Order: sequence, then C-alpha cells, then structure tokens
Amino acid sequence: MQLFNMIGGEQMMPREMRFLENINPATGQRISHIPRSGLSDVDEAVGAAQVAFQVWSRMAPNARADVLDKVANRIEERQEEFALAESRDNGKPISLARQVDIPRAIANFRFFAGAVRHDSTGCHMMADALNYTIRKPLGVVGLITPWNLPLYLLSWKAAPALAMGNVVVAKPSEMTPTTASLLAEVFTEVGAPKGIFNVIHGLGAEAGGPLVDHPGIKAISFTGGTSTGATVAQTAAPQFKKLSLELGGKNASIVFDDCDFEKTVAGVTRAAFLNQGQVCLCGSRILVHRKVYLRFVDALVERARKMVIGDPFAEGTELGALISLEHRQKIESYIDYAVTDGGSVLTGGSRPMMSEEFVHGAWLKPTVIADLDVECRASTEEIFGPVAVVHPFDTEEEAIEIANGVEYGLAASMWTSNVTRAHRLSAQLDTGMVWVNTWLHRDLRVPFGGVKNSGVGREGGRFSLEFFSEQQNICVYLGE
Ligand code: TXE
Repeated sequence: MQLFNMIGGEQMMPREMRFLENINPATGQRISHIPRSGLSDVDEAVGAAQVAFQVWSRMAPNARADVLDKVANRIEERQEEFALAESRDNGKPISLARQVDIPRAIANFRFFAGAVRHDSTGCHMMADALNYTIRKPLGVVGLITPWNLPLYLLSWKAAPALAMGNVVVAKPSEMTPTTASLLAEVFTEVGAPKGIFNVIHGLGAEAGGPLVDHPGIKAISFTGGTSTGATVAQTAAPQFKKLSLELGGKNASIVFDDCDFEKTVAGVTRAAFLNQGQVCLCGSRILVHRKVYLRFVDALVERARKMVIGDPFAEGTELGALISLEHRQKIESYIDYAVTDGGSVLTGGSRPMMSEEFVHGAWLKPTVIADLDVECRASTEEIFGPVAVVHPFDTEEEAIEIANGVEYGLAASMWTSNVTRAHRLSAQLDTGMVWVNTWLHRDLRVPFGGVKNSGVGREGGRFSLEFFSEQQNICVYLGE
C-alpha cells in the first residue's frame, strides 16, 4: 500500500520522491510506504491552504459546522476501516480502537460543530460607548500529533481549528500515518472545500520542523514528547506564533486506605496499562497508604498478571504491542535502571512468548516494580509503557510531596471515600487535572492540559475555540 500527502484536495507524492516504511509493530511487517516529505511539500501545502482559507473563513459558522457533522457521519460509516487501520499502525487492541479512539474522533467533530453553532462573544457597555468583541480565525494552522492516539488527537485539534474558520496542515506521526490519510479522504468524500484539511507525512525534523518554522503558519498545536515540545517552542516563539503544547506526564494514582478497594484496584490498573501504558495521562506512579499497601499491591499484581496480551485483532485482547522495537528498548532500559536502583520486579519485566505470527513484534508484559526510592529514574521520568512503580506513604502530606516531586504536572487520580480530603488535597496537586475515584473520565468542555514540563495552554471546549481564534474588540463611540 502507498500513502500520499493530501494537498489542496489532491493526493500527492512527495516532491523529492523519498519514502518511509510504515511497520505493523505487532508483527514487524511492512504495512505501507509513506511520503518522506520536506520543506517544498510543506510549502505547497501551506500555499494550498492559504487559497482555501479565503473560502472557508468566509463561510457562516453554521455552514462550517454542517461540514464537520458530515465528516463525523462519514467516519462513523467507515468506523471499522478506521479501527483496523489504527490497530494495525499502532499495535493497540482493535477493541480499544473501536470503543475509544474512533468513537472519540467522531465525537470531537460533532462536539465542535455544536460548540461553534452555540458560540457567542462579549459586549461591554460604557455610558458613551459600546464595546463588542469578535473572534477571527488565525489562518493556516499546523497540527503535529503523536502515535499513541493518532486520530483521537488529530481530530481533537482539527475540529476546533476548522470550526473557527482556520484551515489545517496536519503532520501526523510517521509511526501511525494511516488514519490521517483516511480522514483526508473523508473530507473529499463529504464535499468539503478543497484544501481546508491538508496532510503532510514524514519525519519530525524534516516535515514537522519546516511546518513549525513556516511563516505562513499562524499557530501550532502540538502533542508529543517534552523535549520535542521545547524544540517546537524554540522555533515558533521568535515568530510570535500561538502555541499549544500538550507534553508528557508522570502521573500519580494516590490510593488511600478508605478507598473502595475492588473498584480502586480495577481503576488504578486501567490507569497504569491502558493502551500499553502509552497515554500521557497514564497513572504510572502508584502511591498507596501503608495500611493497605501490601494487600493493594498483591491485588494489582494479580490483575496485571491476568491481563490478556496478544493478537490485537482478537476480541478479548487487553494489551497489544508497543509502538516499536526501539520504544520497547527504551522501556526495557528503564526496567534495568529500576533493578540497578534496588527495585523488585513483582510481575512482568520481560517479553511474553508469542506465536509465530507475532514473534517479531514489540511485546512486553505489564510490569509492576516496588521497593524503589521515590526519586529514582523509573519513578520520576516518563517511561510511556506498561510499567508502573508502587510506593507506600504514611500521611497525606507525604503523598502530596511524592506526587508533586516530579518535573511533570499533567494529571493525577485520587482514590478515597473521604470527600473532604479529596477536595482539600486535589487543590494541592501541581497538575492540570485531577480525577477522584475515576480516571480518564472526560467531558469535552473542560480545560485539558498540564503545568510544569507537561505543557503550555489548555485545549477543550471554549479553550480550543479561543486558542484557534484571535479576539478583536471594537469600541463604538455613541456620542455625548
Ligand atoms: O514523540 P515526538 P515520539 C513521549 C513519550 C515518548 C516520547 C517520544 O515519552 O517516549 O515522547 O515519542 C513530531 N519538529 N510522548 O518520539 O518525537 C513527530 O514526527 C516538529 C508523549 O514519538 O515528540 C510526531 O508527529 N515536529 C506523548 C510528533 O512530533 C516534530 C505522545 C510527536 O513526536 C519534531 C507521544 C520537530 N523537531 C510521545 N520532532 C503525549 N504527551 O501524549 C518530532 N516531531
């Protein structure tokens, strides 16, 4: 299979005719060739988008919302094809793609279609003047997305950007390119104006870098690793581009002795291992009150051991493959650091035995590590895999200190039946988001984003509409 760039509504080969291989990480087999684009491809895409902007930005918000609804409906019709592609590119269980990734992409388009239909702006009266504020689209925006939730995150950015009248050049991860190409097809199928949604495939430095640097790009919304985010910021800042950066996390799941035990074990296990632990929100540091520590860790280990790992296309599979062999190597090196630092691997820590078909895939058992110092590498750095560390604590103060003792600040979850404590401690956590007795429970209206090295800015609901627009205040003098 050959994937193309999508520029101005046309499938295009890269100018320099260079290609990359897209590998299925569950089997190690090649799925497709994708363009290895460069500056000239980015330039062409931005040019096509600028033309489309003249049409799209002038359409009524309702008309734009109608297009987004059509996109949602068409993804829904092709849902199984999208789920297959996502699972094959990423290695994730198809059940997860069916239940989470693709439905959420559909919901993103519907949500932002509704949001822009109901959007309003401010009016401030003075005795002798009237101020009113309008929101203008920015122009061409660059969307750079990672491999862990490919369509989910691309649609999370594209829907509000388009709803507000911007046009898009997307650079999906080179590891998971297919659903971005399918989405571009959908825009064509529903008759969207050509060039409002362009896709450039390729490597981060060769295609993503020129996109961030292009003077025709007015804003960048980026989700990915923290060090890449720093590079993106360095390039974009001198041009005063608007920037939204959703970066890494090392999130704590804080378990108190008064929690609902069974529900907490289930919730904390899900938080640690969903999508093979490759979600920026994953609870990879599990802090447990000493009174229930041993019992809780036993139950967690038992659950992790029982997780069904294997064929991503099989219905009952809970854990699929990691994104790549290189990524597995990085994760395994963290397990090695943990062992060197005195950690005890309670379960996992090794590769599962796989059948012939999957023997070349990037597989790793879900892993739980105990007896580590809270400041060691495995406990403080983002591993981004199915590896959770467990630490006991004695007091609320200690739990908060450990939770806040990392350079990340994306999310945390707290598990307790003491409502007063939950409110009091939530506010003390240095994170953009806190879940109490749940995890990854999402309302698309709420602000999503992190503090410290987890990023800058908030996405979601009106926060996305504001990011993807420029407010202009108009003051009309009414006379004496
Ligand atoms: O992400 P990258 P990678 C974390 C996780 C993971 C690490 C690296 O810890 O192990 O980041 O993953 C594009 N200019 N997260 O290497 O490199 C790249 O092509 C412009 C957390 O996959 O940050 C891809 O489209 N763009 C995370 C996107 O940036 C560049 C999700 C993300 O890739 C670029 C993924 C450049 N110089 C990884 N270099 C989360 N927060 O959810 C790369 N890219």
